This record gives sequence, structure tokens and C-alpha cells, in this order.
Amino acid sequence: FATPPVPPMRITFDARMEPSGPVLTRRMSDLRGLFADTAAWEAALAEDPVVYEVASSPVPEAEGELPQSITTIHPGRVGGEFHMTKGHIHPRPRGEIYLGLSGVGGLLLFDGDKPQWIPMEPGTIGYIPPGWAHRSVNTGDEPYRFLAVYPGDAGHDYDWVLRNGMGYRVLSGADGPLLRPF
Ligand code: S6P
Ligand code: ZN
Repeated sequence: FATPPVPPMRITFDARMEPSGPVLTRRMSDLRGLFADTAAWEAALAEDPVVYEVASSPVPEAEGELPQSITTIHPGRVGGEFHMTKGHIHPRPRGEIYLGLSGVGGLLLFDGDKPQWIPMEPGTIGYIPPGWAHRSVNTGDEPYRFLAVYPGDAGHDYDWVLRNGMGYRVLSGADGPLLRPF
């Protein structure tokens, strides 16, 4: 172990599943280069809203550990494209599971070849196999919240997504989310 292992513990994010631990906040200005409509993204910088928050558990990101986090993506669109996370790939190929807690959204997966879309709602488990980049999208009009559990030695590579994209853009359509290849 690179860091000392932690003892067994009971972890609470609080009864309403609101983030209560250390919270990472991602604002519109943190999402440069991700939305297709650059002019709409620049216009949104005036208010620079919080797009999503990630509350992490105290379990360290170390080999053998299973850290967790709860992500809350606030509803909204940028030029018709739904609010989303930056997206990343784990440099050490590791599986990860997501569990939908509230709101509706989706899990976009990309292996560099074919994208996959998993619709998420409360109670859905989305499985991310090793080697697949992943991004979450809020396709509803209330906060979309999910639990993630991942191996502590996985690491996070955000540049891969900036270089390769995620295969689809997720836009708001008349009959629900529209997946447009790019
Ligand atoms: C970590 C896991 C999630 C994301 C979170 C934010 O492996 O996949 O906790 O970190 O949903 O997304 P991102 O792409 O900004 O890290
Ligand atoms: Zn991940």
C-alpha cells in the first residue's frame, strides 16, 4: 500500500443523499472545450453556474481500497446539450459501478471505437468495464445524483476525453435525449 489502509467504517452521505463530505465543485468555467456550442458556453460564463458537485468518501485512492463518491449534476443545457461531467478514463484499466440515486440521466461510455449509452434512474446500476471512458449526463429537469464505487488505484485521465471525445453528444430532443455522433 502506498498509503496506510483505513479501518472498517460506516460512511454516511446524509439521509437526503446530499453531498456532505469533501466536495469538489465544477463550474461552467471548468468545462472548457467540452460543449459543441462554444458561443453558448461563453455566454454561460457570465453567471458561471455550478454544473456538478462530487462528494467523496474518506476512503483513500490507493491500491486495494474502494473509494466512493456521490455526484450531483444540476439540470441545464448549453446550446441544447445537456449538463454533463468532464468525463475521464482510468489509466489503470479498472471496472467501476454507478448506482442511480435520484433524478434521471445517463452514462455515456466510449472505448475509442463505439459509444454506448446507459439510461440511468434511481435504482439503476450502470457498469463501466475496464478500458471504457465515461461521462454522466443529466437528461431531466431536476438534479441527477448517483453513487460511484471504483478501485482506488484506477487514476483519472481527463485529457483522453479532450483528445478523443466521447463518441456521442447528448442533446435535448422533442422525445427525450438525442444522441448525436461526433
Ligand atoms: C470516479 C467516478 C466519478 C466521477 C464524477 C465526476 O472514477 O467516475 O466519481 O469522478 O462523477 O466526473 P469527472 O469526469 O469530472 O471525474
Ligand atoms: Zn471513473
